[in-house]
Amino acid sequence: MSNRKFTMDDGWLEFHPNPSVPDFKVPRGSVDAHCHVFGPGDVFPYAAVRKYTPCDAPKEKLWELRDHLGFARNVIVQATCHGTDNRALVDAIHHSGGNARGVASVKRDVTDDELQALQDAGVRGVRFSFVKRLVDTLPHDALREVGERIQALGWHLVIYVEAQDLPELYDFFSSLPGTIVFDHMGRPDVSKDANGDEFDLFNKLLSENENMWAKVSCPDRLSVSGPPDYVDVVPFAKRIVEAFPDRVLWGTDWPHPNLTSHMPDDGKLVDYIPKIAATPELQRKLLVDNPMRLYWPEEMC
Ligand code: 0GY
Repeated sequence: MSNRKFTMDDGWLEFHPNPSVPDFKVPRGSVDAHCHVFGPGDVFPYAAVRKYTPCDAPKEKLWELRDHLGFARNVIVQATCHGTDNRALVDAIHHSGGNARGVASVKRDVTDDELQALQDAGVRGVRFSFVKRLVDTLPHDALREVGERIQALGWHLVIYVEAQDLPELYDFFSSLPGTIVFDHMGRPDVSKDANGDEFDLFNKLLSENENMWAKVSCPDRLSVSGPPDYVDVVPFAKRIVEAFPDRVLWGTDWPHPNLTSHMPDDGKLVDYIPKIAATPELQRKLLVDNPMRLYWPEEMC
């Protein structure tokens, strides 16, 4: 891999400075189940080897956005630019007043004590990326080993993969233990048919494996037609929400790392939710019941 460190000069965009107030009022207790904190880099340095440098996105800004959009809680997900150094994530959860939980990245040789410390800090899952532009080696072995070890903690796996790579990974993913959440619906190519072969395979994976969930997030990353409506992504997300209403999550993806095309208005992203989850019941499952079951099960009756 290139050790080149990208900088803001390479075109990575700052998060939206002034997101609109959404027209859609999210249900009380809603969870933004995919977002990040980055740095600040002088306190929590970025990984020495990384594929991009994000803009600093500190926890205070995330809480501001949460309140502005009407959400109650956050699930903070470790991104590759922080490698397996989860300190920024843990610090944010620690200062969230109990309103954040996390998904960490760990090394294959992570110790039991380190896993327990992450558990105590509020981590409930571990993330592995199979997106080839973000990693140098695909983490099959680490994923299987760590995936087996985290079962004792009641954690789940989060997998980031692109649709074009699913055929060769299908059997491997199906063989993994425990709950597995796929980021961004397995990144479909939305210029194809939402009922075509490629997306059928992702649907088949979830149909055949009741332990598998999907985040119906990131229309901004997937769309060709673009903002503010991301119309080309809607049929994909709607299909998943309606087929698997009890196994879907939604998140802003703030501060939208590694995006070079446009920076979404987070208020407009919230207005996208009723297009993919058309009824109050689907919205409540997507935004409240499902993430609470996964991240705050002790609060569910
Ligand atoms: C995301 C998307 C991206 C980056 C990462 O871990 C990461 O670096 O997640 C991306 O470049 O698609 O999930 O927010």
